[in-house]
Amino acid sequence: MEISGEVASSHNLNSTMYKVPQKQPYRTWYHFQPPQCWMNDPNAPMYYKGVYHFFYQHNPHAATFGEKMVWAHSVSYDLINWIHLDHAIEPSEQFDFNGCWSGSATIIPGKEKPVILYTGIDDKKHQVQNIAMPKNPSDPFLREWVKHPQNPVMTPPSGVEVDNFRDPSTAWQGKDGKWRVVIGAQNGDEGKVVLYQSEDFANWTVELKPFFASDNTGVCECPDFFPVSINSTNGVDTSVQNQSVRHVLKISYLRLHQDYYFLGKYANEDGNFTPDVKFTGTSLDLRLDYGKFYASKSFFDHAKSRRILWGWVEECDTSHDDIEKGWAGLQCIPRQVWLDESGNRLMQWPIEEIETLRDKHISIVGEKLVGGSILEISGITASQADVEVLFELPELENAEWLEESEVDPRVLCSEEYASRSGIIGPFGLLALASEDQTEHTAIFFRIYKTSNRYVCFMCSDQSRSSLRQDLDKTTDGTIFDIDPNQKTISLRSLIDRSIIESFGEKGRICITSRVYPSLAIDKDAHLYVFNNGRQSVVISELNAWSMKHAEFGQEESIHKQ
Ligand code: DQQ
Repeated sequence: MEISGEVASSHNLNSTMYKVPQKQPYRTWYHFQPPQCWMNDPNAPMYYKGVYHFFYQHNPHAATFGEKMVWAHSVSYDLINWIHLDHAIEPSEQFDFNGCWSGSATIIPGKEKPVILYTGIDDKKHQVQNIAMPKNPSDPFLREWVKHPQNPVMTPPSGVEVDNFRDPSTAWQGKDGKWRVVIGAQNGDEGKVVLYQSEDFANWTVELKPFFASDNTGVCECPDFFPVSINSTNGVDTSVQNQSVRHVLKISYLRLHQDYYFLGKYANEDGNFTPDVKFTGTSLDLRLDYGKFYASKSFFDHAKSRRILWGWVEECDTSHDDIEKGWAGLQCIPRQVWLDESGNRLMQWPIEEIETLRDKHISIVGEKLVGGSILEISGITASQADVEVLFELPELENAEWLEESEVDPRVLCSEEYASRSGIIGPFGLLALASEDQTEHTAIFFRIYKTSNRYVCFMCSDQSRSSLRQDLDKTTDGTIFDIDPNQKTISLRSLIDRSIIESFGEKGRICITSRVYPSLAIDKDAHLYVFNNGRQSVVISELNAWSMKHAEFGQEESIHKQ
């Protein structure tokens, strides 16, 4: 198989291949992207009759956000290889004349029928909520969607701006049989999530008290509300409410373009969600991903009893570049999400199906990295790779001191640049690196002690990711506690030509970066592991694989075979 982006792979999805346009070093091999043009939010992911469905916000006319967004639709048997279908929902009526914006699917139990709730931008440019249903629910591909005669089923309530009322979540059913759904909103500077209830899914009434509110944040977009098991990594259906679950409310703050989540208690009887903590606007707030990741949405995959999260990964190049490339926007590799043992944080890990794309493998075991050393991981395609490394840590008591109150992790990540020497770290990976390393993205850890504990910085620094100047190379990073007895720390990175998704400490911290190297392309891309701390670290085990192309096919070709 060719490594160049000029050649598409062969595949067996019963469909012809999509030919990657010429000279596209940044088009990905295994991350989801549309054949062309603009994509943003993931919409209504679901599993139905043996098929995974993925809808997304799409401008079919250009590689920029559009006036009249549509719902594009793709289907898959494994969440990795995809068939692109015709658009599912397009603007057509007074209630969605100016665009069909984000929304979610709910599978109605008993009827086993999916229903989509989506935001329509109506003829007056007000935001309203609409229902779409499959024309033929026995078609596992759910090719055609019809709009409900009662649309719009929700219009902006009082205390909500008419142009900031959007993104219905998946609905859940209370013990009283009523359906509930949350919608993102804004009133002045206050961000809100409003709750609606319905007995029949068509007639909805708003609760006067907001489900969630945050001062001085601006609009809450794409709320996602779901339960997580306390004692299991398995997911549960969105309607589950009992002693064995906690609840998560995820908010996408437009002003920050970042996804935050709040764990808390949900009691259906009074309709209230009580988050453990408030939004502070500081680095204490929990984010799903500390890099480029927005408007995420989860669903319960009952085929494998897991909750899966999708997130939009936007571009960091210019609009002009996007127009030239002919496309913009990626989706993350779907991630399984669950509650960690402390009950205070979510864990995320790429779905197991991604491992079917692993190809050539190399492994390093028990190799000591003394301070200032760098080791090439050769023998795989460094431009498309999956690499997992477990580092053995030196004694933590030697760690540097950190005055925590004075630190903004993102600033520190950029200042504590990977090539500067520390004590325990920086150590990690240099991905999409040129041979002379003038270009590289450093994903690294550095460990400190504070007055009462040890902490670790995890950073993804793309400041040297490209010789090109016209890119957003903002460094991303965060700080997290580590156990004083901790002996190892793990890092996994999924590298795919212009994206690096990194998972620290088995999925406790995620950082996604977009990078556009000018040298480290195809066969000229290299992968290194490094240690710039004065203390040695040992590669307890490193496994790296070349990654094959995922298969992306067009719907019409299915009929030809
Ligand atoms: N994108 C959609 C909105 C949503 C925003 C429009 C989030 O529904 O609030 O494409 O990226």
